[in-house]
Amino acid sequence: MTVICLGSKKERSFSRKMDPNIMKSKFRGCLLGSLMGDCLGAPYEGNEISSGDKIIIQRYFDKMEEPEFKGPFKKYTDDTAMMKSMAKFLIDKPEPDFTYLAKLFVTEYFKEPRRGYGQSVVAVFEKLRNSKYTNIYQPANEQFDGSGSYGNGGAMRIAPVALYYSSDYNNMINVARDATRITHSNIFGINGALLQCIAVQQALHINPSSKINIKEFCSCLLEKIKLIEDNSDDSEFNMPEAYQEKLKKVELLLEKEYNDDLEDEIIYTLGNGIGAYDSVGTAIFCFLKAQSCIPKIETDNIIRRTIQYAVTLGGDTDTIACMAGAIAGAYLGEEAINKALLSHCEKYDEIISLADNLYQAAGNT
Ligand code: F2R
Ligand code: MG
Ligand code: MG
Repeated sequence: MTVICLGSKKERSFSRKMDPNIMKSKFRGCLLGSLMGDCLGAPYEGNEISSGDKIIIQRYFDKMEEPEFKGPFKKYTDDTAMMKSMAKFLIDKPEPDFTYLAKLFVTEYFKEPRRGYGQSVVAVFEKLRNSKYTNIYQPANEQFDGSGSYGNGGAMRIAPVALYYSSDYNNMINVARDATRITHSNIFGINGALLQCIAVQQALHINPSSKINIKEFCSCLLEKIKLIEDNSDDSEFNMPEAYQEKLKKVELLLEKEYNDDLEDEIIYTLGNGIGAYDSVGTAIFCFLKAQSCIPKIETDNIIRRTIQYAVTLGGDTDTIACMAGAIAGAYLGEEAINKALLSHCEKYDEIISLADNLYQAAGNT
């Protein structure tokens, strides 16, 4: 596969000369953004959000920003549990060992099964364990009468792959695909994970001090996902350009002026569900939309705005906020993370160490 779009000349030259401290900060920002989206979005997962709820969500974020506010940790869910396994797999094994990754997923699940895992993916973990990992892709292939899961479980955990292979596009795609296939064999689940991975990788290479070029970000994503979809076998679903069409809708919605019905249109058009097709485009949209002010989201912090906005769209809030937070953190880095909000997220210090270990494992000093 050939990479044909690497951003503007200016961005390419920034990326080549990037100060290692900025890159390290971006690794931390990405994994912390992912954790924050998961922890802060989880209490609203599955909810439909009314305009009254949006006010409550604004207060919920404001309150947690108050330095004197004390409360129990917001617990992370399966999104972070699986993201941690992805990072560990990359740190521990310089040559990707997907059986090792499957074992990490399974061990983590049986250690803490009450992290809100997808209902069906649990059957994959059980089969993997019972079969002693003889064929790590077979259990996922058997899901849903052979059509495989189209859930967003592959996408929600993919960020570490984008960081580790940030300057090795072809390996990034191959490893992201093979890591996703352990639980998700449906083309929507796989290509959704690839789209999320590419979005994080693109964000990583943008100068955090410069304003993001939204048109260029979208056209680069579109070019890359087109190549992937052109080479995908989706004969069963006959939607060969599904994610390309989704990205075009993202671009159109970003151009629309705010009105009271816009959010319904966003949810209807992009989705806010548990399927990758109904959530990955939405996360990318939230990230891009939050680059400027959003009515009724009162904060100057772009990462908070991204996550809070994703939560107000309702539905799969932990996962959409986690994916959007990962992209935003990869762009802006740790400095842009609101420390007061972060301090309420379970095990945030462990995620910082994980990001640093991943940074080193990726050959950085
Ligand atoms: N499971 C949840 N949320 C449920 C509520 C949790 C609650 N808050 C609690 O604490 O208990 N969230 C997590 O699941 C999503 C990721 O799911 P994943 O890993 O993709 O799992 P799975 O089981 O493979 O797919 C999810 C569901 O999608 C539907 N589905 C998938 N493929 C299908 C197919 N081919 N045909 C029909 N349906 C299909 C099924 O309903 C699956 O159960 C994240 O939101 C994460 O946060
Ligand atoms: Mg979850
Ligand atoms: Mg979820």
